[in-house]
Amino acid sequence: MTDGFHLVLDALKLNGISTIYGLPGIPITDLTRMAQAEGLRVISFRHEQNAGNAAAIAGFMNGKPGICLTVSAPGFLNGLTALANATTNCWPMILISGSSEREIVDLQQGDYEEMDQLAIAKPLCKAAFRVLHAEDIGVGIARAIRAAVSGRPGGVYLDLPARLFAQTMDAAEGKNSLIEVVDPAPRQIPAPDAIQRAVDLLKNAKKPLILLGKGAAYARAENEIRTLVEKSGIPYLPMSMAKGILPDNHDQSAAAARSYVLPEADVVLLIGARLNWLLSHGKGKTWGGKDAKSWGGQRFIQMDISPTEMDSNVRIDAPVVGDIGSCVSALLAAMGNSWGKPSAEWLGAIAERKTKNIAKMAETLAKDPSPMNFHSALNVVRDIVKANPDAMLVNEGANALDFTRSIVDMYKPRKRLDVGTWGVMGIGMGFAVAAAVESGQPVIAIEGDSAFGFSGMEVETICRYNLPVCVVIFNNNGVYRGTDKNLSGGSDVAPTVFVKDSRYEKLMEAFGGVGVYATTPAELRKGMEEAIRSRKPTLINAIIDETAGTESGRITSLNPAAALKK
Ligand code: OXT
Ligand code: ADP
Ligand code: MG
Repeated sequence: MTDGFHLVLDALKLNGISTIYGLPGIPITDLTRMAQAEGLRVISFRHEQNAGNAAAIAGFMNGKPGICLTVSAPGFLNGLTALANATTNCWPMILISGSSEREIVDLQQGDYEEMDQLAIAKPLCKAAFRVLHAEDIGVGIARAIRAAVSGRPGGVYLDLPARLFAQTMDAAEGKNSLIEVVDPAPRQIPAPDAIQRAVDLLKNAKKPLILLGKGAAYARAENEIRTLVEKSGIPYLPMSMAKGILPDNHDQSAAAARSYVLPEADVVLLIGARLNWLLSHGKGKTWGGKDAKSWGGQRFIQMDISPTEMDSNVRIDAPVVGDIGSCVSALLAAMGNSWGKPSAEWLGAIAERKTKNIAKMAETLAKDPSPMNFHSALNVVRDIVKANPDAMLVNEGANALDFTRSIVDMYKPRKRLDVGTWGVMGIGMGFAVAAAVESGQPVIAIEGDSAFGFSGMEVETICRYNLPVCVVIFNNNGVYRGTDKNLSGGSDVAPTVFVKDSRYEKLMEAFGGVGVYATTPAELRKGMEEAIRSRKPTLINAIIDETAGTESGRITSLNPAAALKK
């Protein structure tokens, strides 16, 4: 005989899933124990949101659904933020939650941790399923896997009521009921006429630009993309998590001329990037429009697996629907050797801006103020990442995020993991744990002091599993900076201000890791080098000038008060 517990685990194993991120309790405690006994790795967290974030980013890194396992109602709800965030970012993950019995939930009779979890999860994920009978576990898990990774990836909820786990059935029949999913994320080949439209636009472009998004990183299409970029000679801009698809020091990167190329380009090829807020919805002043709502005149080609993404904000003249590898390959084949290089005038103007901005940046980075500012600290991080291009970089905060993105070059794809589409704080330690577990590489987590607080207790998890994670807290005593005043003049500090000179490094020491207090770039460098060399869990409390940050980092303009000031 077999039972529900083992059927769940066998179905996951059959589909190549080897790690579960979760937090035990009724009714899934025994499932976590049995999972370990059956050879799965179980990474147990201190809060489900962090386990969920770990599963989500494992999905992004591997192109396979990351699994998060939670208890009913409150545990489920704690995991839900990560599930919604995974869906928003198009990352495959499955939130598996134990739940209470249908009969009691549906009559609202007050079961232990009672909640209609399936109904609550549905609007926040791509698909939601419930399994009531042991013989359906194989189908349930197969459907969850397919829903998570096929087409546009996303989060899936799988509801497993407590009683399911103890159901038994004949072992051979149980084995037969499991499904090994064949080709879970089928390639989607773009239509030839769609490719032809793209070719026609590109051939007539005077100032073409390629925009790479994290969908391109997810699609593992770096070889095809490199060929496209180099063969076409077209300059490109990487979105934050697309950094490293091509090395950031590539000649054709226009990152250092971003605000010049967006309004100037005439044809823009979007590859796995949405025209959402991060790209000012494809219009307005960023794109050379005369005011906030007007079109800048660009013609867009968009490569995306989701047909309904097209025209979401502005007209897409050449929609190319398919998986990015297939789309880019088809475009390359259709262009053959007929690429004319972009005009020397276009490339020259970009090069001029780039050179100027890079020189300006080099000058700023070379300064050594006391106390450290974001630049002098990031100058160290930049060197360390350059010397360790395989290391994973996790990044959250506002100034700590924005300065890191523009200063720290990435050299390999899927190495930069950050706040993504929502700009969400709290991904830090969950991402860091999964980055270490999934890659085996050292992890550097550059954290704003506020950002770190959302998941800080997981330093115990990092120590417990002895993961090679070096957390660097950019400690400027608060959200954005540490100098805000209480406008009432009262004795409470301002809402954005924290305890001054907090000793975050002691949190790591409390669990046996290495704590470092760094007030100079030299101390920061020594701490980071030692962390990477030793692979010991390390937390560096990097003291940053509390006046150095700006409100909301680079997105100050999104604060409603900015409109009042205009
Ligand atoms: O072209 P110009 O001249 O413009 O220059 C650009 C580039 O050309 C240039 N550049 C370079 N120069 C030289 N060399 C190189 N290599 C180079 N590369 C680039 O640099 C500039 C900038 O380039 P960039 O970055 O590419 O361009 P830009 O214009 O910034 O791009 C626009 C965007 C929109 C794409 C970009 O800004 C972006 O990706 N932004 C993401 C922003 C984001 O997501 N922020 C996080 C949210 S902020 C806020 O919401 C926070 N909260 C609230 C909260 C949240 N989020 N979540 C939850 C659950 N609860 C609450 C909180 C609480 S942040 C926050 C905490 C903050 O405090 P912390 O202590 O954690 O952090 P600190 O601020 O450090 O104190
Ligand atoms: P960024 O924030 O980097 O701009 P987005 O998350 O906005 O990126 O966009 C990612 C896009 O990539 C989504 O529209 C998604 O549908 C698409 N996508 C994800 N995986 C693939 C794939 N394998 N092939 C094609 N498009 C993909
Ligand atoms: Mg801060």
